[in-house]
Amino acid sequence: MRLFFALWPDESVRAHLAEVAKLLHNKCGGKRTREESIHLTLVFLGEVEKPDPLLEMAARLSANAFEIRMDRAGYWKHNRIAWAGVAESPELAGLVASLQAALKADGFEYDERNHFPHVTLVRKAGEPKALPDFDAFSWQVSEFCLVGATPSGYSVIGRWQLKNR
Ligand code: 2AM
Repeated sequence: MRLFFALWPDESVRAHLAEVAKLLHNKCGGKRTREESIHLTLVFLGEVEKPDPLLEMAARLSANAFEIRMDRAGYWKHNRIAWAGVAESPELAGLVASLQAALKADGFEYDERNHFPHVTLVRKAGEPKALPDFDAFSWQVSEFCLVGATPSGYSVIGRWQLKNR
């Protein structure tokens, strides 16, 4: 199964992101991400046969809860993705770096390309003349997840709480 670590939004953040998806879809056409599939990838692992060691690794990770701000929309021509992006967040970058360091220490492979935090909202999107504006909103990040991509959609297979300071 293809696995990745991700932030999974709560209902309110999901509703905000679904609104941004509609705005982007109006400008770009294409295929909106299903509402229940909306997420922000932290680290993409690829095909993994047995997730158990990853579950153990993630359970050992200790990080604080934080807040991110979704404040920008973007479009990538090379893969025709329209997305919502995050205001610079050292805490988010820190969580990604901690996960990568723990994966590396345990010998797991992952996609090492630079992490650019984004939420894919439209695929097969046409290049928009202008990107939509939307009211920025906050996302309280209190947990991270391990997610599997199955033919019928995404399935959260592990969930770990971040510490409240
Ligand atoms: P994307 O939405 O920008 O395509 C599941 O595929 C999730 O992992 C998606 O959020 C996808 O990002 C992300 N991802 C990151 N690196 C990937 C890769 N090398 N192959 C496939 N998906 C990747």
